[in-house]
Amino acid sequence: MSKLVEINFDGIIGPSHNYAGLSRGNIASSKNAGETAFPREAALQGLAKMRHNIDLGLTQGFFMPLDRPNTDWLASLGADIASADPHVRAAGYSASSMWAANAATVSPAPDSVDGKCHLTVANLRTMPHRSHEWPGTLAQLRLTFADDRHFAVHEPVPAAFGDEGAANHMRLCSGHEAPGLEIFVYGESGGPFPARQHLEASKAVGRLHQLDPAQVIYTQQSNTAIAAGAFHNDVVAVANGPVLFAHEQAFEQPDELYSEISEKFPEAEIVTVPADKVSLADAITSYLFNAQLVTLPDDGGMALVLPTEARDNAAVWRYLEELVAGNGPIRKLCPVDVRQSMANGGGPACLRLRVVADPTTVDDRFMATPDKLVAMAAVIKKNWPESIRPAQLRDAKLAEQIQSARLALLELCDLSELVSSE
Ligand code: SUG
Repeated sequence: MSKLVEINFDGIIGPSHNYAGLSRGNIASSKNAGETAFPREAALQGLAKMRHNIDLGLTQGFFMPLDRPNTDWLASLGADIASADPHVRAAGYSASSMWAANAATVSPAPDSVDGKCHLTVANLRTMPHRSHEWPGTLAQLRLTFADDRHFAVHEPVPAAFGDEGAANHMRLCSGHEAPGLEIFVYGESGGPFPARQHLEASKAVGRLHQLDPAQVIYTQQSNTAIAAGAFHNDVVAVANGPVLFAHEQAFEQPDELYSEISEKFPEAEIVTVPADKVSLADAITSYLFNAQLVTLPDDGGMALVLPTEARDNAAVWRYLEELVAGNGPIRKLCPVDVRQSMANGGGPACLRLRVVADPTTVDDRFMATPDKLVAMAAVIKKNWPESIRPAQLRDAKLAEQIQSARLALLELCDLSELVSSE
């Protein structure tokens, strides 16, 4: 008898983590361009978040960093790390696969006609540094979810249409074994910034995943939100179980969306945050919506695992304290320190891909335990560079250190198949 649970797969923060300001429309990435990054500290922060969530009673998995610098990708541009233009070189080095919410879109088995959990790897075609993630990610998904009695792993939708994965997808359900309502959020215009998720890509994923059209909604992200720096929907909204928690300005047509939700899923509980309590600007700098909204196994209540930046913002914290003191479904606030990732625009929710599955059907090498996390921390402390400045990326020795650091982690986790899979 299969038992479906939510497994959060966190992207391990890779040894090439750096601040090159590559993501236009991502305010933190632009603001921190050129700063010194601390890959070792970053990866340890990520592991600590995983441990924190295991301690909450949640089921945790992880994905390995990809092979960086991606010399094949640079070679396909006729370049190498010495000759490439600085922004292209930095794109080749990017550790951006840490943000596993962009790895794929996931539809759990109860939603699909064939009864399998479907995953479509995201093409991430809008940002050059992310556009070359998918082959490495696909190799990893194929390994993690190799059991084709339970999973169907799809290639990316064609690059004609931008797809950024689960960051623009939400699911409302009454329980993991029940069919859910899948909500795909696409962008049309972000003023000066690109709308990264295209409606055509979302619709393609819905069809590939064999979803019941009556249980799917395609809705537009608000242009204002994108222009204010919400480059993905998960910067302004998050869903869990029957609860949708969203900023008032998250969607272009919120009233239409909320009535469609109530019609298709009457149990939905929609919690909106008014702009006069938390401005869009505060929501984006504090990343309060980029929280993991989780159901706690002990009492069934919900908690927000959010970045410490949300606690540091007085207006945001005041609002959140009122929220949990009220009678709503969200009962607990759990701040976690992921500042190194946050400085590139990635909060707790960006760092994880949610997969509803029976853990016994997943390749165990990708499942986290406290002991495994301790062993990984030791490898990271020993091998990850302590600091990286973008100007150092030309240094061949740094490239070698980054490559061998990753190999040490693959060896620890017995994942030699991934050595040259990208
Ligand atoms: O795509 N940052 C990522 C952050 C992704 C966050 N993910 C979610 N919201 N789910 C991005 O913009 C910064 C890279 C740099 O500037 O070096 C970066 O890619």
